[in-house]
Amino acid sequence: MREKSFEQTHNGNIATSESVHEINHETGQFVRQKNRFTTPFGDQEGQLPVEAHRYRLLWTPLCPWAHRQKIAFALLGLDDVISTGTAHPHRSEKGWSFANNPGGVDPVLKIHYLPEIYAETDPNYTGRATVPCIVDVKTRKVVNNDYFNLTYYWETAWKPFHKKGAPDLFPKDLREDIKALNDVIFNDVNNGVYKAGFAESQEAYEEAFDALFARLDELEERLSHSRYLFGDRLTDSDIRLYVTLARFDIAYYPVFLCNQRRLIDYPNLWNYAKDLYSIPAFKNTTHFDAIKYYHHNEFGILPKGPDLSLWEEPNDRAEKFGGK
Ligand SMILES: N[C@@H](CCC(=O)N[C@@H](CS)C(=O)NCC(=O)O)C(=O)O
Repeated sequence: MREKSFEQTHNGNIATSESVHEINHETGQFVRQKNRFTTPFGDQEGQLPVEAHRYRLLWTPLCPWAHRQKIAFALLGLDDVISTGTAHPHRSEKGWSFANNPGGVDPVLKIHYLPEIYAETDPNYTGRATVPCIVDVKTRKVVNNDYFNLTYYWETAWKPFHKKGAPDLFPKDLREDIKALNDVIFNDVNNGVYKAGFAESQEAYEEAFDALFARLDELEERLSHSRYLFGDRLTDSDIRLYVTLARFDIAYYPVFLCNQRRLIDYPNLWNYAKDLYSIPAFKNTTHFDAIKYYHHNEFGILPKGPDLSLWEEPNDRAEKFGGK
């Protein structure tokens, strides 16, 4: 496996948070690294105990995989029991840094750079030090960086700590359907934009591009029938689709060459995205400035567009499908 930086591959823009990535050299396809810390939360032997004030989520608002966790925390009320450390939206050469915090360190873990806590956990760790990651503050160990499954744990194992009136984002009767849709959303949309943006062959890029836009067309159709992906129930799948939509016109369209259509060109997807953005858990965790900041060019020039005030404009979802 060769590691190569995006900056070397594409001139100009510092295009992504995942600037060191994996490529299949036969096909030029991007292949995401496997997560190293995957122990689930739960009350079974060998699982991570569900305990208030013991864990810390490390994230940066730029990252879609980390953003999911913060939306789930806000919807479920878990910010009260799991603390958060926020890294600077620019990934430095030494990895994610806490330069944006007083003294340049995470106030709880006192680390300057994310790789420090991975190295402390396992001196032999050779993978990328990624966000989101969950640190057990008591032992100072990274205990989970399984970005794909984390929201499932917040929604199930962490139920005893949900706030009153929290939505059931992973309802029992829909679990299999949600998981199936999440796989599709992951392959074609969430990771699809990366597969297009990181491809090192025309074929790999076009394959990812075609799958992405075919899937967006399908989701556009699906959302013409219901307010959310599963009828009038907000679920885990909506969080997953939202984080990619929120970055689409700023980042994936121009930088990852996902440019068949912009989000705002899809009536249903766009109104759906604005509808979700009107919910404080989505809005307060969506830091467009950080997403934009990351996409400055080599001279530090920030893109002026797109016009983000459009996100504040009314949407037609309640009128079309009922509800508040
Ligand atoms: N853990 C997953 C997904 C999480 C992820 O890629 N996070 C990015 C930010 S969006 C990251 O932390 N990258 C750090 C790096 O590439 O050094 C992976 O490694 O593919």
